[in-house]
Amino acid sequence: MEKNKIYNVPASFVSNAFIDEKKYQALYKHSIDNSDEFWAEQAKEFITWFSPWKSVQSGSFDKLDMRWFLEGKLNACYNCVDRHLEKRKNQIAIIWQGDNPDESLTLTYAALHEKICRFANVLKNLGVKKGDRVCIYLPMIPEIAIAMLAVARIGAIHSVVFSAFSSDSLKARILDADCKLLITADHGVRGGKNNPLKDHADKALEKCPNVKHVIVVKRTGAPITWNKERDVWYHEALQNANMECPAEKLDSDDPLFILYTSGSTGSPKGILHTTGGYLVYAAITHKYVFNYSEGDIYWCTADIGWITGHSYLIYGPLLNGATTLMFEGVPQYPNFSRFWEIIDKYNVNIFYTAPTAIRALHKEGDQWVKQTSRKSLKLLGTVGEPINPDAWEWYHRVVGDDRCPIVDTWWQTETGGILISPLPYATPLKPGSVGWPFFGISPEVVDEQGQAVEDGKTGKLIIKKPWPGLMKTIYGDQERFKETYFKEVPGCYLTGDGADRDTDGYFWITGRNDDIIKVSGHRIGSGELEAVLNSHPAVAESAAIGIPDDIRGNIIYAFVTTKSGIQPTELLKKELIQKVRDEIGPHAIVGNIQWAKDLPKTRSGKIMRRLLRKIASDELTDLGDTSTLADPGVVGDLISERKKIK
Ligand code: 7RM
Repeated sequence: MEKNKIYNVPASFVSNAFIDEKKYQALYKHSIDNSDEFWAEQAKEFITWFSPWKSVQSGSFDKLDMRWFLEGKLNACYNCVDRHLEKRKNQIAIIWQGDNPDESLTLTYAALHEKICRFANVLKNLGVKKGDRVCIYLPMIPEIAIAMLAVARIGAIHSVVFSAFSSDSLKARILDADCKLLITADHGVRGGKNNPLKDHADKALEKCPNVKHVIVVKRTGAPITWNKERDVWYHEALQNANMECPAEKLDSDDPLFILYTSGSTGSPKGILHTTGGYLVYAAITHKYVFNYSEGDIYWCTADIGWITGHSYLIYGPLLNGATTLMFEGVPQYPNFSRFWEIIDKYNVNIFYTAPTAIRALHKEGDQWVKQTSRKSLKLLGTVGEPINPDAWEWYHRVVGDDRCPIVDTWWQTETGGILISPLPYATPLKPGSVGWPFFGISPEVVDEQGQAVEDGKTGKLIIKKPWPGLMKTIYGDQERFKETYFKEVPGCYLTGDGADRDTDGYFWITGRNDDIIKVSGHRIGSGELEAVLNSHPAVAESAAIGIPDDIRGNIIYAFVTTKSGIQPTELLKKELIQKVRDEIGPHAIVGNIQWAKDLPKTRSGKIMRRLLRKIASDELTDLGDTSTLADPGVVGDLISERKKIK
């Protein structure tokens, strides 16, 4: 498909639009030229403040002391729930669809409010106070939303850990944030399979002495081990709790949550988001990017364990008073029509998912889609990795019946919300491009020296000016915050992605420039993978990279050097693959392991990953500059070993 094919917006839909192209251009210019004025207007429109801010923003990317809506007082839970009660107490806030098609429930805003207040009192009674960290290790059940909002209500800080993570990953995250309480479930259910969450939690907590209480949601009722001194059933505690619980008045700059995400090196980083800026940004982007209109049924398929679930399943939609759908299961269970059946069952209007899901369903053929109606759909979205034009075209033509605009939204855990995306109706669409910057966002593509490149040339994607959704810091590590994002191009936020901008101003993301690997949209760091591999007694050294895959976007390919005297065997390969799965989680799938006598290192000792990527993907015609290798001889060995495993 040609790169610059343009899809214009169907005329019948233009009348629904909030803004057209002209308005976008004018408002974008205003948001950059009069940033304070623009954000003041938005903060007033989207958030209810207990007391107003004194100034809109302060600080800079040079000093890294950015603050938003200074001295403003607000509460996230109040904004997501309480303030809607007057107008929409009987409106459904959350539709929950279980893994089993016959299991579902709905929560109105009033019901959600009651449960949150009770649960907030449970937390208080267990000693949770403002500023305390609470770890949430729950599957996709309504209690995860109740838990997050209850934590926010009392001014504590939630740290949600994706329920597919292993006990080791959970432990590391609990320890890093020094959480004092954990909320989990007996089991999780996904794709017809059970995940023994309480077992994982028990194991993790053996090494977490500061967690004094564990609240357990009964999801399946399957037997679990119970620690009488520590464990509390969610349903029992809730029943006995009072339902009066005023929302804590927090400062705009008070932390709202920590969410761990993989970096290119070292252990996962605790991305810390604060209250005022994050909420304003989540709300405005949810409204404009999805053209969210009163009454729309909105469905984001992301797991709440990732940032997309935080910003666009919980905070964004609830701030806008939407009905948000939460799905416990997977797209392939019980069959490949599952997504489309759910869309028909609830008349979903806005649907937001990941390229990997689209590609996996595309592969199964059109009949699974065509046997459903999908006539309620108005808008489609995608996020997490580049979408190839073929998948885009299928999503548009088959899923959206050529009728629905697609918003390909580019953003990161760190950015809090969507930074670059088409605005439906305002932006003619180019498949594979993430479109134009959102209001207030100033992206640039720069070269190695940090200079802007010409349109059409690929370079590093940076953002020049602060915006309200940006993370505050890496929890407990301001130095790492500075090093990772602000050192390479001083005064700018370094995204870590490569991109180019065409002459129409459209951005095209080429993928990560660093050692972060996106597998099925899940973010995994090569450093974490290598730490697991290297901890095996047979392993001397390893290097993990991502190589392109038709369905998953990327798969993990690891080069492993065994300790001297140890025979590399197929059995050892299997053991290492299993070890990564056990210690990180089942989403960390190592697709292939290649034995390496030595790894290609520069004279300064850095592994030349660029070379490994080429070898693993059989791109041997141009290996680039290898003159800085300490031992150029390793290249030949690696290539001949690669030939053996094909
Ligand atoms: C939201 C999320 C962030 C990384 C980012 C990119 C990649 C995300 C797109 C994309 C191309 C997109 N947060 N990415 N969205 N690449 N097109 N629309 O995914 O922190 O988990 O990952 O994901 O590389 O830097 S994340």
